[in-house]
Amino acid sequence: MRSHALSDQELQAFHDDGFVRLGQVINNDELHELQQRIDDIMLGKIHYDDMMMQLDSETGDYGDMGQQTKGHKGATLKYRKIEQLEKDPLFLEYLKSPIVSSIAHTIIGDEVSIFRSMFMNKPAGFGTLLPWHQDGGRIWGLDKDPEVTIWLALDPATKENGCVQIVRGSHKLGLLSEFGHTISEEQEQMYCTDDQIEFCELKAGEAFLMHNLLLHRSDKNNSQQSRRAFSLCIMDAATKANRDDDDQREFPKLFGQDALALSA
Ligand SMILES: O=C(O)CCC(=O)C(=O)O
Repeated sequence: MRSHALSDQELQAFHDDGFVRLGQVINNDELHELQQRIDDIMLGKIHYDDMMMQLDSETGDYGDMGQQTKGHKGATLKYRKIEQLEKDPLFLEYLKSPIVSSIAHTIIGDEVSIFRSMFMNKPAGFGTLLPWHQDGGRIWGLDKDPEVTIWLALDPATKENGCVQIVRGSHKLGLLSEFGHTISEEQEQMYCTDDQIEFCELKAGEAFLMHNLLLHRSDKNNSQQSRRAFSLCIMDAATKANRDDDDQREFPKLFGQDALALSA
């Protein structure tokens, strides 16, 4: 795992651009272990009954995805999302790695919890178009928007297989819709023009850091190479759920008092 801390230049770029390439953060052995582990979870060789799992859509349309509910939904590599991966000891090792710890402590502070630790997949020749959006707003059901997402490529992420696309600096626009998530067509035309879009191609094992208000999207997978990735959103542990149907929700503590611990 990358052992050196977030540098001053990286921190500055996070604030200025809302986006920073972190380079290689796990080595090849660690990468292969995580690839194997996520495939084993998808194929049901390792079971976690209480992880949220969602199959990809059959049509590639965003409105057409399977329900995201607890538990396994069949032995297939065509999952789109798997959440709560902090329950898996191997993923937890990465969550506790020096670079994640340094980002958490530098940008957030000593008491840090996990909003989501999530596998995001575009299966080979499959995948769903994810429209332009920001990661915040009322739909997130929190009393304060988180700011930090660390996105780790578990496969090469390319234009062909649906790498993340961003508009650098767009976090400075603030939240574009109070409800959050997707933006309007007019906003897309205004802020996401071709000359502003960057394709975040990465090698497997590389990661980037992204501000949650940065505009981003990703395409379907038009190749035979899967696009597996692990996206971690962390936040100040004082952040509380505030949606009526969800206000009892607790967020696992990653760093600070009573934080999740690595198994001995
Ligand atoms: O992995 C993707 O395609 C999109 C990821 C994303 O929206 C996120 O990590 O917040």
